[in-house]
Amino acid sequence: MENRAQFGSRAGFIFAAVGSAIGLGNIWRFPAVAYDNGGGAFFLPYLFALLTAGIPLLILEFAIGHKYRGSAPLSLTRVRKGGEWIGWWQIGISFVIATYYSVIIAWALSYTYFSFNLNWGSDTTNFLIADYLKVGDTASMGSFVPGVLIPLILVWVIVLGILFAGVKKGIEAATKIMIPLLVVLFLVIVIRALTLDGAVEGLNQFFKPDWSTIANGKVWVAAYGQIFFSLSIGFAIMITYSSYLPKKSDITNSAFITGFANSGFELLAGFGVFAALGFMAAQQGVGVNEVVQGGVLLAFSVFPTIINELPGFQQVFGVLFFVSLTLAGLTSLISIVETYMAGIQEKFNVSRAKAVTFGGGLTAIVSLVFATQNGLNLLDVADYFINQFGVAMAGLFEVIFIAWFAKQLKPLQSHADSVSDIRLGAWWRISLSVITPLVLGYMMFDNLRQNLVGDYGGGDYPREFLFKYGWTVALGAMFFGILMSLKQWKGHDLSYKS
Ligand code: LEU
Repeated sequence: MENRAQFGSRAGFIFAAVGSAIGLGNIWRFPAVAYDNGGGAFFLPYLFALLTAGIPLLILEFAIGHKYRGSAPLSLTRVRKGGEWIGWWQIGISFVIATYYSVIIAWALSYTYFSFNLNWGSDTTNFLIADYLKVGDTASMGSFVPGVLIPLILVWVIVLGILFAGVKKGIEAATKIMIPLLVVLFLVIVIRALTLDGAVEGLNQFFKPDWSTIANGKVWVAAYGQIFFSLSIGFAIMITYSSYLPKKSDITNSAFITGFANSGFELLAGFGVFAALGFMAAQQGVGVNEVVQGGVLLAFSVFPTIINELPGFQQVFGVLFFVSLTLAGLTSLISIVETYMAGIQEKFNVSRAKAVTFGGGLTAIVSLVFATQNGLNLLDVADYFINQFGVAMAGLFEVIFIAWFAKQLKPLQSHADSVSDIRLGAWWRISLSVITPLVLGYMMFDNLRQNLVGDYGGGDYPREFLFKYGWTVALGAMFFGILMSLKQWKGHDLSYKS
């Protein structure tokens, strides 16, 4: 029997899993994705993806980790020989995400500091691009930007410190404090936003359904992409976390709690963001559609503008918002990096301390490229490609491997049922073996075709740049997976023992 680290309780595990799921994706990605893809109408593909792919896959990953008790590559090897490379591929994806996700948290830390004096002034976009990030052109890296570099180092000290402390004393202890704190802070912001002038108009815009988009494949890709990224499924995280569950812990119920907590928070963020946008539009006397932005600009340009226009307590709400982003990001980053802390320890038979030093250290070093003047462009491209050709795609391979090749859905269902209150029915197996592979498979194929026909960014980025930092990065993760699986395990028992 291997001496495996464990969470202290099931509640500790749920905090960690929810902490992973709730992240930057919920606050800055979801509201804009929903709005861009049909507003109220987006909830149909979103709910479909959540119920037929998101929660079923979460249950599947919890069951795999809990049963096979290993990192993603070790667990998938134990499911059936030949699965290992998918686990390493997923870890490769996590590595890429960690390198830039950490940088966004660093920005949030800087902006927490800026909030005290509202340093961003009235032209918040110019402040972000020119003064803070000092964005250059794509031709060269330019130099390091100290304003990003310093908080980035701080982010890594915190995250690696927590990982160093271990599963129970580090991950569990930290998320148990950070997640409740995040929920409280965020609720304060949302309540304030909902009571601002113009809030109702913002919400109307958000929920107004545009059904004309519903038949468009892109909307469905967006829904699946959002669910996978937001629930942290398909890239090794949930398998790793559930491998630390105490033996007799409920799986299915935990997956429902995690899934609904994540979507609940996402919806809350949608309310908060659109109420605030409605307020901003009313202040400026323009339509909500003219102020809505996604991603980087939403959090770091539009929100500072909203904060400027608040009738009072601007600094307080600035700090609350950026601390929320920081907390949400940190608990997710911890889970991303833990995937390869587990993998490295097992594959090379080294201690956690060594894995954190070398694996974590390497990520921290690579993340520095995003602290250069070219950081914003690199981040945009890397994020797009790893999401389009990594996240959901690795999830698809995982499902096909388990359901079709290893034929392990029934045994995994019995495993989940043996420890859970809720019994899984045929819907679970049908979702995973038929619906998800068909819908997701078609979408991936069509998405690949569209990306080959037209370049991402519609000409904003030179082809060579997209090739180097987009395609190579996404395919590199897959190649890394294959390469790692060729290496022998050092002193680990690859067989499954119940
Ligand atoms: N689920 C996280 C989020 O929504 C991201 C993931 C990469 C850990 O931000």
